[in-house]
Amino acid sequence: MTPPPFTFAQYQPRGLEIIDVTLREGQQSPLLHDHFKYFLTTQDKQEIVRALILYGVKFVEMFAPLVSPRESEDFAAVRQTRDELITQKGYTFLLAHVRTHPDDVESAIRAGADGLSFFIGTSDSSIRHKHGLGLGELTVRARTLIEQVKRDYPWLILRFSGEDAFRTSEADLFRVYDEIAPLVDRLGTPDTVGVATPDWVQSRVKALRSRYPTIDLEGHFHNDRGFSTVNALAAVKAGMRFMNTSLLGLGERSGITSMTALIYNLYIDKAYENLDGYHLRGSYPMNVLMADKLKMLVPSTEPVCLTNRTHAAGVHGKAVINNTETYEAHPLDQFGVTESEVLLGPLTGWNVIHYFLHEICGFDVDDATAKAIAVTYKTQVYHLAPGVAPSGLLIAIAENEYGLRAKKVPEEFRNQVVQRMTDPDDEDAGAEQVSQVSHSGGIILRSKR
Ligand code: HCA
Ligand code: CU
Repeated sequence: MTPPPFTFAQYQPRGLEIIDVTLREGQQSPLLHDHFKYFLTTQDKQEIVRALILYGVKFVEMFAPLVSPRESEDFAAVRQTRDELITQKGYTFLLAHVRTHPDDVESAIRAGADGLSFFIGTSDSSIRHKHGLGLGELTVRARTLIEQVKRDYPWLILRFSGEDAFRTSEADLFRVYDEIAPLVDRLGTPDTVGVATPDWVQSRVKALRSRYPTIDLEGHFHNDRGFSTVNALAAVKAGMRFMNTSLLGLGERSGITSMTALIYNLYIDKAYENLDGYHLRGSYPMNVLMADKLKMLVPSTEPVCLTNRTHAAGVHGKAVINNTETYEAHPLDQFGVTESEVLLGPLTGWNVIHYFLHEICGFDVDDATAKAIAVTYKTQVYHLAPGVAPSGLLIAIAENEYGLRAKKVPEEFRNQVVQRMTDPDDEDAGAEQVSQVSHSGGIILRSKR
């Protein structure tokens, strides 16, 4: 085995290094076991890794190749994708998730892994119900194997995690890590069952930082309490440099920290020193890519999603049409969600109806007529025939009951109403907006910057 063309020793880590675990932890998501409806193909995995590399991710974790012949083939395929992008994006490290077992290690090294991410349970329940080795025994076993690997393959990136670290007492964790720390590049501290809180994370990071000041720390936070994002955020702010994330937060049970959720929140909190080299505008496209692989929409629980720019209530719609800032506080534009949508539905008020009929459909409609149409609309919208959108109903009411006719708009300008939403004399404002009809018949507001 010869060393790869580029090794970790030659790499200068950034403020935050995302270790993407979509293809390892993410594949453990219950969603991927729905009768194989969501099975990731080799090509899917290559596309995901390609997108991650273009986004700026430098570390990708996969299963140890011995998990299955398929995983072994996919490791090679992903490695090829990585190689193809070296000229354009620099080197990306492929890490294999390995038990402290020589067979796992051997398969990973043979597959050309750049690093090994060791894990073994250190909590009482792991010891009692998983492997049955006491702390002393498991430490000797891990140390012996890691020493040997380090001697034979000195270029490998070595990481060690006490699985279930947050249900392992600090004293027990130190007992194991004191022995392993001199041998590895990083110590992981996974919250395997999602019990941690942000305060607890901060104090854990601080304790590990002061005991092992020269070793990098790696976080991995499960979402059982819904804390996977805040815990990761707390850890990064406390000085943890390496963080495991996945796309859409996919992982065992309810998953782990979502990559774009973490990066978005660091940006909102102005932790810019952690965002070096990440292509923020690619965030929403990354989420869409992953959702597409799962044949679903980007879930509304993802902070970087279109739902966070979608408005239903009449009062909200009216305000958002004037200025999106009224109900949108965060810079989603810069994370690739470049449109707002005002839905037409049972809650739509006359202001939005006026806007829709006037600006989008080109009807010459005054306020009083829009108010009257709104009254008619509200009685009929609850009885919509299947396949008829609220927009269709509005147009029908306007034409049939109020005799309105749309102005003829030349083809090239149709659906392209350009509006200055702010004072044209105000140089700074400059928020020009394009309105269009969306597929669902709602109003799309797209800023033209
Ligand atoms: C697993 C457990 C793990 C490992 C994390 C790590 C966890 O699924 O094997 O290796 O740091 O949550 O503890 O994902
Ligand atoms: Cu995990």
